Formats: sequence, C-alpha cells, structure tokens
Amino acid sequence: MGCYSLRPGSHTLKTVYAAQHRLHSTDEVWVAGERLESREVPCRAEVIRAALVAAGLGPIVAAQDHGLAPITAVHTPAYAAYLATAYRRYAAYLGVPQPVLAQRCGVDPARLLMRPASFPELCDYYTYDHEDPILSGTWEAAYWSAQAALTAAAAVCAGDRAAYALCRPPGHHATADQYGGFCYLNNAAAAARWLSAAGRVAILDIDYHHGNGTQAIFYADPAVFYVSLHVDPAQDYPYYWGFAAERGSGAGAGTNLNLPLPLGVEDDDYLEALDVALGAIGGFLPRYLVVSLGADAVRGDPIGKFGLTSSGWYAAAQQVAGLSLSTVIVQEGGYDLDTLGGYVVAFLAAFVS
Ligand code: Q9C
Ligand code: ZN
Repeated sequence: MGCYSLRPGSHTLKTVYAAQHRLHSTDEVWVAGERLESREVPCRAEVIRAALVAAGLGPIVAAQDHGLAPITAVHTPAYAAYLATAYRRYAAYLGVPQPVLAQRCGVDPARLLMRPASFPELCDYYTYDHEDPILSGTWEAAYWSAQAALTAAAAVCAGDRAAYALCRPPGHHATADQYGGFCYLNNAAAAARWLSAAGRVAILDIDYHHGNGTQAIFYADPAVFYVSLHVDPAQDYPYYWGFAAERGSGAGAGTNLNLPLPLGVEDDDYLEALDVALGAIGGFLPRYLVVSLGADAVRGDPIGKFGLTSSGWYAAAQQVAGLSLSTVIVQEGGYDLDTLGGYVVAFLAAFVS
C-alpha cells in the first residue's frame, strides 16, 4: 500500500498505478499482415500519470495483489481462466501465436447449454464485441488493472476520503463472462463488490458510454446501486443496453438507474441529469461511492460525441465531490491524448481540499 497513510481531510489523493498495463500493447497489433488500430492505447495511462505527477495531487503507489477471489466475485471462474490462457491455447491451435479476435459477435454464454470445446469457435464465446484483441500480455494487464481498483478501494476502506485507480485496460463494458468495448475485467465492479462487504455501495458511471458490464453484474444485487449518465444507446455504443427502462430485477429491482442523454448534450442538461443521479444516490444512503470516470464525456473526444465543456466537466466534479462520500474513482474511457491528463487531474482536484 506504499508508505503513506492518509486521513480523511488530508489534502492529497492517492493514485494507484500498475505498470503492467503496457503489456496490453494495443499500439502494435498485427493480424494477418494488417495493422489493427485501437484508440485504447498504452499512452493513455502514461499521459494521465504524467499529468498527475506534474499537478502533484498526491503519491502514486503501486497496485497491491488482492488475488483472484475479488475478480471471480464478479466474473465466472471459467471466464477468468479463459482470459488467462486464451492467447497460449489459440497459439497452440494455430501453430503460431496470433492475437485472439472474435470472428463473429452475438454469442451469449447465458443462452447456450454447451460451451464450444475448442478453437476457433471459442474465440467468439467470451465476447459480445468484435474489435478487442487478446494479446500475449492482456491477462496480466487486465489482472493488475483490477488490482489497482481493489488497492484504491482498500485505501478508502482504511479511511482515505477518496482514492484514484489509474486503470488500464478499462472495465465497465466487461460482464461476468464476456469482454467488449476495450474492457476485459470489470475493475469498478470488483472494487464495488469488495466494498459492499462493509456497507451499501453506489456506482456513478460518467463515462460517455453506458457501463453495460457493470449494470449486468449488479442488476439483481440490492447492495449495489448502479447509476449511469451516458449517450442514448439508440444513438451510439453499446446500442443494446443503457435504456431508462432498465431498472434492476429481483431483489435488485429499483437499484439500477440509467439517464441516457442525446448526442451533443451541453452543460446545462448534463449537469441537471447529474443532479438527478446524485439525488438518487443520496437517497440510497450508501457507505461508499465508486465513480467510473470517463473523460470521453467531454467535448472534443475522438470517440465520445457530447458537447460538455471543460467548465461543465469541472462543475460535474464539484457536484460529485459535494456528496462528501468516501469515494473510489476508477478510470474508464477518454481518448484525446492531448487533453485526457488535464481532465483527469481537474476532476480529481475537486476531491483534494
Ligand atoms: N472503432 C470505453 O470508453 N467502439 N469503451 C468504438 C471505434 C467501442 C468504449 C468504435 C467503444 C468502447 C471504456
Ligand atoms: Zn467510454
């Protein structure tokens, strides 16, 4: 946990970082002689880290290993085992190593009685998406990204007012048994379930995209309230989840709240929706807050298409910090390498004062 022990009200904020993220080396992926382009690149985490160092918001500490159990508390053990071994198994099948990529999407393990016995069919079973590669280091990077979130959760559990997990790869699109949307393990979900052993947890997801994986994991869980502001899924990714009518099920009925917003939404409407979200969270009386932080919600992002200005973003940070809850902030998306670091620092600064 590093050598710092922060107390509530102390004027710094801990960042948890894991250098293993670089092993998910999406900046150099070649499949059959073609370069596979991704915006979810190692440089993302490095520009955030550099901005945090420059801003001096607080110490940057290494992720600590909390083991596999908090990961399989939100993912099936078979899914985790697949992610850990798919690259090697696929190489053995092909006779030569190559990134694992889905050939088709739309396969849902929950709707099938049987799992395919072998490759290449297995390539499609544990993903609903088509453009996320499993590389030689993807498992190690994803594992340590989840450990970063758990380490930040442990800091908040131990009394820090807030802590930031610089997670990469991101997590909120990963379901219990499928990856997608650049996400393999659901870092925020692992942190939230781990914290929920100590009290009720609210998750506020302000990535531009709906966190369909997080929603699915907690859909029937009454101990964790998932609230999301995101682009209307009728207009953009992930298309099939994130509608307002999705309110939770079973014992978790009422503990899911989606606030979809139109493409191009501007500050006033965004902040009004955020106010609704925060009001609902307050009503849930959580002991902890987990924020899924996506800077792709700010105007100018190359993937996100909102009109939120930088001052709208700072105002949003103030509103969230104003809840005064013990808060774990988990990095999700944000793809403009020139502004990403500054927006993350600006958001976190609201929690340091
Ligand atoms: N080829 C997160 O922000 N589709 N994921 C992008 C560009 C997937 C975004 C289309 C977007 C996933 C964590
Ligand atoms: Zn996103």
